[in-house]
Amino acid sequence: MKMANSSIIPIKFLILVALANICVSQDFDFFYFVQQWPGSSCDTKQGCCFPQTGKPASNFTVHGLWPNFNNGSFPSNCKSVENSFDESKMSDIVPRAETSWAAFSCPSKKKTNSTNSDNMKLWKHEWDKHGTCSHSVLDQHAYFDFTLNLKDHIDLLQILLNNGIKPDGKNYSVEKIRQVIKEATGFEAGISCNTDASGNVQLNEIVLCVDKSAASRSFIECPILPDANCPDNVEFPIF
Ligand code: U2P
Repeated sequence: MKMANSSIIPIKFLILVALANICVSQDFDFFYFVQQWPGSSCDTKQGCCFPQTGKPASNFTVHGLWPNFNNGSFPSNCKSVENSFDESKMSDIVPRAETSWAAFSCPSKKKTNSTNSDNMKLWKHEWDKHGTCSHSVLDQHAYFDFTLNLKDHIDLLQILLNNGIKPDGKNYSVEKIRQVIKEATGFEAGISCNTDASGNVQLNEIVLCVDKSAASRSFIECPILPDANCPDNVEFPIF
C-alpha cells in the first residue's frame, strides 16, 4: 500500500508540471506591433478628436502591441490583481507616448464636456486588453517602454517618403508599400485599410511582428498576417 502511494506522488507531480507547461505555452506566440495613420481616423464619417496636448505630428502613431497566437486568434483581457493598470508607473512614459501613441477617439458627450481624446484612457485600454496577456514577458512599464522603442526603431513614414510615397491624398500601390517596407526592414508587413467619409479606401494601419521574447529589435516574419482588406491602390490621406 505504502509503495503504491509513493509511486502515485511523482505521477501527480509530473501531471502538474505538464499542465503548468501547457498553460505557459498557451500565453501567446508572438506580438503584432500595430501603427496607424491618424489622417485615416480623422477623415472617416466618425471623425476624430485630438488630445489636450493638441494635434499630433503628421506621422504614424502606435495603436498597440498585441500578443497573438500563430492561428490568428488572440488572448485578451488577462487582468489579475497583480497586473491592474497603475497610472503612477506611466510618469516617465507619458512624454514619449504623447508624441508616439496618441488617442484619436472622441469622448462620449454623455460622460464629459471635453472635446479632447484621452491618451491615458487609450493606454489603459491597450494595457488591460493586450498588455495584461503578455505580462509574463513585459510588466506594465516595460510594455510601454518596449513598444515606444520599437516605434523609434522603425520610422515607417521615412521609409515611405524615401520611396516617393507621401501623405498627399493621392493613391499608391499597396504592393509597392509592402515592398519598400520589406526592403527597409527585412520583413513583410500587414497592411489594413478603411474608408473615408466619401467612400475612398485608404491606408489605415501597418503591422509588423515581434518575437514573443521581446528582446530588443526582435522583429520577425509574421507567423500569420492580419486579414488583408485593401484593394490594389489606396489613398494616403493628408494629416
Ligand atoms: O480589429 C478590431 C480590433 O480588434 C483587436 N484586434 C484585432 C486583431 C488582432 O489580431 N488583435 C486584436 O487585438 C484590436 O482591438 P483594440 O486594441 O483596438 O481594442 C483592433 O482594433
